[in-house]
Amino acid sequence: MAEPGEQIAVESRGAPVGRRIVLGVAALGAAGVVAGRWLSEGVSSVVASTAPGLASVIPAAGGFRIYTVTGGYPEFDPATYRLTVSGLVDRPASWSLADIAELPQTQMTKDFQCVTGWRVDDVPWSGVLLRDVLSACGVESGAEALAFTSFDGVYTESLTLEQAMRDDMLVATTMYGKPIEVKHGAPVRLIAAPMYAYKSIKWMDGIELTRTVQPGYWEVRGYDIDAWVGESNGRTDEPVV
Ligand SMILES: Nc1nc2c(c(=O)[nH]1)N[C@H]1C(S)=C(S)[C@@H](COP(=O)(O)O)O[C@H]1N2
Ligand SMILES: [Mo]
Repeated sequence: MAEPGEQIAVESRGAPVGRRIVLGVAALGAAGVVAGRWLSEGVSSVVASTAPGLASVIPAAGGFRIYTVTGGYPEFDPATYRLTVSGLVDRPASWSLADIAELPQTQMTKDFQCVTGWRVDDVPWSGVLLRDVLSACGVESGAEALAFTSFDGVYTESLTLEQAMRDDMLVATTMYGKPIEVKHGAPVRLIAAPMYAYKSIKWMDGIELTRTVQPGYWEVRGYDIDAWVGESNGRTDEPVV
């Protein structure tokens, strides 16, 4: 079984990803200082991550490992990015980054733990609580789960509605007080703080309210759907604080 620490080697789609991202930067041109910083970092890291013979996971500052099952980082334009909320909701949404900034903002500092064993203590995140997203859209009766998509086109995740209503489930837009970097899932990623980090989908662009749980990318590959730190996947880590 593939490990959530081996995605690049196992799941890489090869060279076209890097080329597509480079072209994306050129096409965006003067899209702005912020976009430029996000995208240029993506390019250098993608080149490194697809070099032959390199370790499958890229160590990053602060103890993080950078994972991407596609072998690259997906491009986005902050001017056209949208987060959609669909399915069993009263008010479907398609929010720009400015719209997301208008929603109630929450900060939390939580340990970040991968199921392969690495952990980064005390990471400060901010964004919108998943339950505030849900109250903004109105959950219809019959909805029991959330299905998340990424604009990398491949990665997916899931939570039950009950899990999503916790106060430590965040639609994150900042990390360490700055916009989330491309490699960490810009512009919006999920932080499912009490669960192993494979639940925390990067480059998130969709939340669908569903009747039943749709197992996510790693879950159809054998990992636990309910990924509580220390109580799943046969691991005994301390719960996150
Ligand atoms: N879209 C997407 N999200 C993802 C992943 C991925 O490969 N693609 N990997 C997951 C795993 S296994 C982990 S441990 C964390 C790693 O987050 P980081 O790359 O910011 O360190 O992202 C999670 N979210
Ligand atoms: Mo992971």
